[in-house]
Amino acid sequence: MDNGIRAIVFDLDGVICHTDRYHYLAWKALADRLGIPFDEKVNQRLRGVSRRESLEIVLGERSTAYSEAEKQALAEEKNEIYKTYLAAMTPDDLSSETRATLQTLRQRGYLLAIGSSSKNTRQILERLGLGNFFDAVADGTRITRSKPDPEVFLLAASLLGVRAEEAVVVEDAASGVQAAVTGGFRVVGLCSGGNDPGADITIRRLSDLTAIFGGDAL
Ligand code: B16
Ligand code: MG
Repeated sequence: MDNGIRAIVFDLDGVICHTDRYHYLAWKALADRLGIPFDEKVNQRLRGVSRRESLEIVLGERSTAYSEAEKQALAEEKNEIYKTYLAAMTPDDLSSETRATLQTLRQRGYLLAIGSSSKNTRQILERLGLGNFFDAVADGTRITRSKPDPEVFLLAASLLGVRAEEAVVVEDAASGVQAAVTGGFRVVGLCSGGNDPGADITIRRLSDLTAIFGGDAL
């Protein structure tokens, strides 16, 4: 990628860490209790999507059977299960590959940010030992429209003081790639999520970023 790039905005779930597995287990527990079929295929559609919108996908045609207050309670129930997994996370859950990649990119002068739909972002970063690492954190607590809307990435760019054209988004999910493209960002798709049509470049491992972002950024 060319030298006009000054910043890299990382998706969190599925890119920096593997909380996607915890989302799956928590939604599965809720769906099982409600007697609703739920599998990895449905789970793929929840990547990058807000908690409330994820619930609609999980409920499917059963959605109309629940009031708004009941849906709020169900979303909260899922989140409480999810948070029990988060509480067990430690800095060891950040892979050495991810840690080294982030450090290398920082040493090369890139501004680094998070752009996540998750309202649990701050807690996850703290658990991973990344609480003070990023130059900016845009998350689900600070936006009104989640991916595929570009709001979270535009917020990240604004917090960093860069334009969208000066930043690259690293995403694992179709909703996130779409959000980044709509926002005018260039996009690296991490294909472990299997959903990156529209990305400018696809990588298989996060450490591949060090070959893409080779030189001095500034
Ligand atoms: P929460 P990302 C997203 O994170 C997840 O991929 C998605 O599955 C989840 O529903 C969403 O965060 C909201 O998470 O319930 O913790 O607020 O991929 O944008 O980092
Ligand atoms: Mg993701």
